[in-house]
Amino acid sequence: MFTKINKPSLLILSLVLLSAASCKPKSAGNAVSKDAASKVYVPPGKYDEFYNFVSGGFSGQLSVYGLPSGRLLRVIPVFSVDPEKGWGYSEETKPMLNTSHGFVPWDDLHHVEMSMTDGQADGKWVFVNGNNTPRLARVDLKTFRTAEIIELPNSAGNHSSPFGTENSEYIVAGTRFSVPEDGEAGDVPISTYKENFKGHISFVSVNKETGDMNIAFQLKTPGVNFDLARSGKGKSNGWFFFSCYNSEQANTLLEVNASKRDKDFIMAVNWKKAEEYIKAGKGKKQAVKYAHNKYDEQTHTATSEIKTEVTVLDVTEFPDIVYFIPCPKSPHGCDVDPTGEYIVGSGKLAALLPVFSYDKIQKAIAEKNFEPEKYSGLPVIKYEAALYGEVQKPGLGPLHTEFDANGNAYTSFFVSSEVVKWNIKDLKVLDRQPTYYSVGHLMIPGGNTKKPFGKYLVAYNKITKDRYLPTGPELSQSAQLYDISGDKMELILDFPTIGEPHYAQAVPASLLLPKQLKIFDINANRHPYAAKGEAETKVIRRGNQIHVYITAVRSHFAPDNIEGVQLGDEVYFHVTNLEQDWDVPHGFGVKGAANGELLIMPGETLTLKWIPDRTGMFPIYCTDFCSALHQEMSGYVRVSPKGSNVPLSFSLGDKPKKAEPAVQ
Ligand SMILES: [Cu+2]
Repeated sequence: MFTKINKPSLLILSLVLLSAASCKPKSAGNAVSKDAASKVYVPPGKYDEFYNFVSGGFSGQLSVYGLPSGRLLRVIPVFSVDPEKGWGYSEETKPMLNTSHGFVPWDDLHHVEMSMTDGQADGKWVFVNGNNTPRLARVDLKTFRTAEIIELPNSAGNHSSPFGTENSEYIVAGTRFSVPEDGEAGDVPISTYKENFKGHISFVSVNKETGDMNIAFQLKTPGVNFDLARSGKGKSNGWFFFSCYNSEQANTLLEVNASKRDKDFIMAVNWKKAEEYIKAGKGKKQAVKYAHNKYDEQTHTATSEIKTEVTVLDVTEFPDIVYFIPCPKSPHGCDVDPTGEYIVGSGKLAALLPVFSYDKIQKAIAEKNFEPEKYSGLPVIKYEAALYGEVQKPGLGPLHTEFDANGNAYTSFFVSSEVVKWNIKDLKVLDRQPTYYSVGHLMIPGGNTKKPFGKYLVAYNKITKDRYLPTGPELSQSAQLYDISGDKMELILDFPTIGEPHYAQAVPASLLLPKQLKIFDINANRHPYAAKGEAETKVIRRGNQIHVYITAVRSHFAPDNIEGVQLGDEVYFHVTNLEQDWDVPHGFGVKGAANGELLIMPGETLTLKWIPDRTGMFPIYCTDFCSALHQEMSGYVRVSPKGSNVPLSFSLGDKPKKAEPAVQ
């Protein structure tokens, strides 16, 4: 059923892929019309219309931009330590970066998924994936902070992730690298790929009220590489569609060996059926190890728990869960239109764009209109039986498709560096506009939902030669904003992004503005080391640990002088920010500290651990400009030799205080 493509054509394609990056489209210089500036200009004092949440790729972070201005509003630390916010440096946030491999201070963040109610963004949370050490994170849109991170067992390269169902019942994560199952079973020859390597798809449930995540179950599938996915919506709610490449199940020289077949697959999963089997107890428990980390807003502290079991359903044992649909040449994006009827498969080596029909897929299943040959024991629907139609000659290297509210689709083309608009019903190409250059993902606000907002399209580009002032060998990553409100797309802005932007989502500012938390209520602070007023500040010795209960308020710390610390001591500064005023954080830094700073929000308590490495005088100071007297917000810690007779004491002004007796 599969035909091989000949070597010369593969070579030509490789050349096109290589050369495209270095070619500058002829019209690159003056593609912007004269009134473009007024369309993106947001006057001082005015808000942007949309929040745009953009994946930060290998930075491991999520960034937030305003649209249409392209202004960077915030970088939200998720998987990587962030010295600006002290993320991963404070004792309270370190557990967030714990995994079954220990503390992992980095990941590769690719995709962004907003929580949904009835197929529309509800503005509660945004989910992001850690591609490298498979993890899924939930960011709270009330605080713009990472609230939870869950590691995914039996997975490697969490690329096909995170994609949510219509009401965020599940956030789904498919493994990019098929691997043998976790544990000792993974010690097998690589050459036994076809026998031992399996794909796993994690269904992570989300509590509607609290957002708490939990790995509900995993599906064990044939050993393909899952690339991307989308859930069905509307009529196709209850189904999931995954793009798969390497249906050849090759394990070496994938560039050639995973491109042999003329068609790979879209894997259609009836997840409601899978859920029924799980509820009926058909899943098998497997011993695994994965971390589940949560941040508690009351104690201002994260906890990390290592979990040891997951429930796995082997899809080859349940014939009505999974169906393969042939899709030409290494599908990348797999996108479902707002009605839920049309599924677009973007074969990145294909010269056409297949659009599949949900109704036809259901009909084919009912009539068993399958290929005579199964794939790894699972039915393969005949291509023509599932196909609605093909967009002919759309461009080269299709990657991703988003939708507007008027029945149009927009697809990014990496090789030909363009965005192409086409009509979903008649599959006619309506417009094409160049990108500068080599576009990857694209995003329309609400473009993956049942009700897209339309208006703008943002292209996220991989190579930006000549768009910005050069910055040495590496140039800024780039986003390009197009106005799509008319018949023709119009490029209206370039803006740089932190690297490397993959997918993004945007929601109207009005959805998030009323939810914003301005302060943490100091009375609700349940941190065990909080000092809720200067009267509660103290210094305690517990063996070689010194706990400093210290407060910050404009413009001093209490205490600001500490003596009696000795070499060999571990000093814990528990800093409580007493402010109850919006946008008045305080920072905390110590000379010579081997980690980072703290950045403490109003009403919050955070802890910096410091192990002095020499005797002498060590200034502490506020790192975040907080008032006209911010420079005065400082103090001293004196460190004496081990066994010194300097008593542990602390003071503010002329009020010296003796430390409480040592506690063992
Ligand atoms: Cu300050």
